Amino acid sequence: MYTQGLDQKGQSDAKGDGLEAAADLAAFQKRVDAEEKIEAKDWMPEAYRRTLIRQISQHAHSEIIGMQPEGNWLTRAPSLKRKAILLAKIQDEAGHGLYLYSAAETLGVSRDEMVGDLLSGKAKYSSIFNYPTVTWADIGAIGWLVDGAAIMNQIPLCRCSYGPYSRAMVRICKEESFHQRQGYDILVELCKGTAEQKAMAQDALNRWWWPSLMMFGPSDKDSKHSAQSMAWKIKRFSNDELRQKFIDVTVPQAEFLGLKVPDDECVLDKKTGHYGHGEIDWQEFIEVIKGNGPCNKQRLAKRRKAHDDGAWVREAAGAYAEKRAAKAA
Ligand code: FAQ
Repeated sequence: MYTQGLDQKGQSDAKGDGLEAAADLAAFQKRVDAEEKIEAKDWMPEAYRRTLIRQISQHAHSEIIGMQPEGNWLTRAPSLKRKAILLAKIQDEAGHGLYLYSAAETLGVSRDEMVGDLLSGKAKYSSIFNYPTVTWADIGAIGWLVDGAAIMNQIPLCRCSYGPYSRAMVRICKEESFHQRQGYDILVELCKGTAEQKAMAQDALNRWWWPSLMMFGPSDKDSKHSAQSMAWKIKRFSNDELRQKFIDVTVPQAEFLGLKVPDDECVLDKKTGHYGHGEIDWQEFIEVIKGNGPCNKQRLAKRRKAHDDGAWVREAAGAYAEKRAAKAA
């Protein structure tokens, strides 16, 4: 990948065209291999910087768009307690988005640029948030499955080689585990309730199971970034490894609820200790990330409106900052 640059020390690689010095690249890889954290002001390959901006900004956008499916139930939560818990969770997601945008900004990209890419439809965010929340049980399923999958993917990110991202992930993961527990608790209550409530829980599991498995990304053979991201210790496990860990942890939790995952091939192999799974519908995944999922258009339209409606807040904050700076000067 970088062989063109063997004798071009000091040359920048702003276009990612491979003109970085082999010695710098080797020294960088040595630091990564030694588990040293890379910090914002350290030298890093341009492709490493761009990979992180891509992943961290997509992650931030996911947290922000991810507030919408749950926000849909805030006014209809079944009790004051459930409403307060859901509100706190959604506010946590906003906070996660902000830490992540801040972590990405340390790599030299501006918040405006990242938000602009989200609003124009150029940037990706997690496929999972393009599915609708049609019943209260979906709020339980999001906490249990979506936050559960997010934790499985994000705990290893606490050990990511890039310091600011890894540190942001520590707090995020603590909050995600509270989110997962609250979702499971909603389903425990529904599954102990009437036959109708239990059927609602099963229906939510049926609809969220496969999209949750898709959150981990394409299969390893189709994942274009995994090999390099793992060599740089941005990712610690492959997409398929994390998906398998999630299935192994989650199926017994479904059994405890008295629910069944919607996959007849999801059976424990006693020899390997792993559950099998049927073929994931990758065509559906591709359509959703191309913008053709059930709610893509609605999610972006709502985000654009919220951004426009919030213009006065940004203007007021800017004017206040200017006033303070003038006073200080
Ligand atoms: N959706 O080569 P790979 C949450 C894209 S946060 C959409 O395998 P990579 C909290 C990928 O970007 C959930 N796009 O890529 C919450 C790439 O496209 P590009 C978000 C996807 O980066 C809970 C292409 O496919 N979490 O849930 C998806 O090595 C409840 C090729 O894929 C994170 O972002 C997908 N599912 O691995 C909030 C965690 N999968 O960029 C509210 C950090 C793949 O070349 C309520 N991110 N793509 O155009 C990661 O760990 C990685 O980026 C992966 C993808 C694992 C998502």
